[in-house]
Amino acid sequence: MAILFQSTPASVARWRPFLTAAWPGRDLRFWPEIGDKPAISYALAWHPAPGLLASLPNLRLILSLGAGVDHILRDPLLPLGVPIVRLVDPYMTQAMSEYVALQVLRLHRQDFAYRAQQAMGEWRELTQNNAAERTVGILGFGQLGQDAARLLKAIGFDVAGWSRSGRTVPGFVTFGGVAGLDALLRRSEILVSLLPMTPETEGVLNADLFARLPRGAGLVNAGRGRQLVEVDLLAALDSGQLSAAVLDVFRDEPLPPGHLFWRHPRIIVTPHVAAETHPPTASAIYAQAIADFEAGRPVANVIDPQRGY
Ligand code: NDP
Ligand code: OXD
Repeated sequence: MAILFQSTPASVARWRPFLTAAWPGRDLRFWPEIGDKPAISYALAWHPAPGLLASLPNLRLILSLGAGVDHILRDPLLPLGVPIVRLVDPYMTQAMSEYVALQVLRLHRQDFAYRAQQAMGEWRELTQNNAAERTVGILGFGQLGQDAARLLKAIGFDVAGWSRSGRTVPGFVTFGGVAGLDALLRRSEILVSLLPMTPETEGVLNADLFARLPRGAGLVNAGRGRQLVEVDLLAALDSGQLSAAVLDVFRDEPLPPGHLFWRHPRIIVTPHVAAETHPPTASAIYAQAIADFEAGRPVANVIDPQRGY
């Protein structure tokens, strides 16, 4: 009943002490030294090479080293029927909410414009409203979207959320599905995307969506890079339909040198750090998941592979 940890060498070094403490005396295997494959029952994985998980004949549970599971589901050889658990960690949720609050405040308080004025040595006041007069829409109203919404609401923003199901969330206006998207967009001066990567969300941040936002809207994308049509973003910034964008995730990561986003005056790039997996807290969550599985108790946060998240 060995546990495999598969990630980059740097992550292996960072995680090893926490995993060893979470499972004292357990047979832990750290990629790439995985030993005899039939002994491995559990795999903690991040971007596993296609076929790796299928090569473990007695695998019983796959645990994502992140909230997203797209890096696992993309494997065409993924063993069917092995449950996949995504990471839900309050530490990470708080990190994402901090990131979203920072970037929404940056857009709301016209930070891009003031940076540009500073570069020109220009002292000029811009008209500024309070947060209560600013509408924020959140695409993806799950664990992360709802927590970010609560923090934004506490600051004073007028926040609404969009999900696949249109789930009701007390204290918020919510919209659901393709039919509800238009209403959410029309009321969103700042749009935050925290969507999981699925076939349905690929390219969702595109010219048609931008055109339905109020003119001059701001965008924050911390979901996944392939949800954004990059040329459409550049065109929307050029035309003034969007005023600025903050991007944490990209089609190609690391963002290639020379990419236009690096030097765009109205784009802020952060290197996929909005909410990083936190080994001390996450190790305890994985230990609980495996303990529940072995005791025959329900395991929390098992994803639906058909839905893709
Ligand atoms: P959840 O599963 O809790 O929430 C996902 C939300 O997206 C749900 O509200 C769901 O709807 C909605 N959704 C899914 N598909 C669609 C669709 N086609 N149309 C409309 N809504 C849809 O996930 P989390 O909040 O925990 O995480 C979201 C994503 O954030 C992750 O998958 C990952 O990609 C990204 N992330 C990025 C990080 C970073 O550092 N940049 C860190 C962590 C996560 P419903 O409620 O109806 O199910
Ligand atoms: C995640 C991420 O999915 O860091 O957790 O992107």
